[in-house]
Order: sequence, then C-alpha cells, then structure tokens
Amino acid sequence: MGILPILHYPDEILRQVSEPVETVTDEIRELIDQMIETMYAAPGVGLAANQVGVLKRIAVMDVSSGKKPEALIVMINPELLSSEGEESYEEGCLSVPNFTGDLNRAGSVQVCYTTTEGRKMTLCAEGLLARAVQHELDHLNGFLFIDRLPVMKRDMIKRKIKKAIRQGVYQY
Ligand code: GNR
Ligand code: NI
Repeated sequence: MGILPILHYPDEILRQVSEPVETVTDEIRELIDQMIETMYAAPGVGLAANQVGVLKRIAVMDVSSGKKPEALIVMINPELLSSEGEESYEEGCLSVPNFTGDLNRAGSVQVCYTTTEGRKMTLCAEGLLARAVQHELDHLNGFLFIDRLPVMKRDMIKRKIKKAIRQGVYQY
C-alpha cells in the first residue's frame, strides 16, 4: 500500500491512450489499492491509472469522498454504452491543480466495465457520478477537462500554468 505521486499537466503521459487490461493479476489489484488510497488522500472523487503514470484502462471513483464505503467504484476497461441529456457543472482535476471550469457533459450515462473480481458490470449513473465517469473515460483516452473548455478559458489556464512553472510554484 502507499500513496502514489499524481502527474500534472503538461506531462505527456496524460496525453497517451491507455491500454486495456488483459487479466486482473495480483499486480493490477495492488495498483488498484494504491489508486484508491491516492484518490482518498488527494482528496478526489475519481482517479485514472495514467494520473499515477500507469497506461492501463483502470479508474477508481467515490463521489461520497469516502463517507460511504459502498460508494467506491473500480472500473477496469470501462466502455460508454449510452449517454443522455446535457448538464453544466464546475469541473476540476487532480492533474490540473487549482483550476476549474464550467463544462457541458451528458447528464446521465450507461457504462459497462470489468470489476476487480473479473466480473462484467453495467452501471447507470447520473449527477456527480455520471460526471466523474465521463471525466475518467477522458483520462483513459488522453483527454483533460481543459481540452473541452472554450478556447479563451483554456488558453488562460495554460498561460497561468506556464507562468507558475517559470516561477517554480507549479510542480509537474
Ligand atoms: O476530484 C475530482 N473532482 C471532480 C469534480 C468535478 C468533475 C470531475 C472531477 S474528477 C476529480 C478527480 C480527478 O482528477 N479525476 O481524474
Ligand atoms: Ni482528472
């Protein structure tokens, strides 16, 4: 067990497309345990494996932020089956610390995935969980929420991060 360092934009690892998990080995389960610990420590409501430098299609989520143990969801090889509606919500990301932006995404989604036990599951999500699912799926495909912001807002965030890096007050 242990908390893993979270990669920050503009790390190129965050831009790679992650590979499907073939079999859920002990090594994968160990990684998942560390991802869970890292997500709760951050704290965050979700975490994708590439945020801790592993290019595998794994995401963990808990929109109760650890208040309800049963709210923890581990998705291996998640696939979006359908999405419905549109909602605006203020989104943030542990890999883009200190910046948020309002984003339109589907209000509800249906997603299938493999569980830690190797079972296939289908989940219907709405609200913050639907938001987190779409955000984590983006990570697995090399996207960040800032890519979906209006160009003005996106460029402003990128400029501020560049400046912060120059000043040595932003670590990545
Ligand atoms: O902790 C997180 N909060 C959040 C808020 C709104 C929309 C998405 C998220 S996910 C984010 C954690 C994270 O970066 N996961 O990849
Ligand atoms: Ni994120």
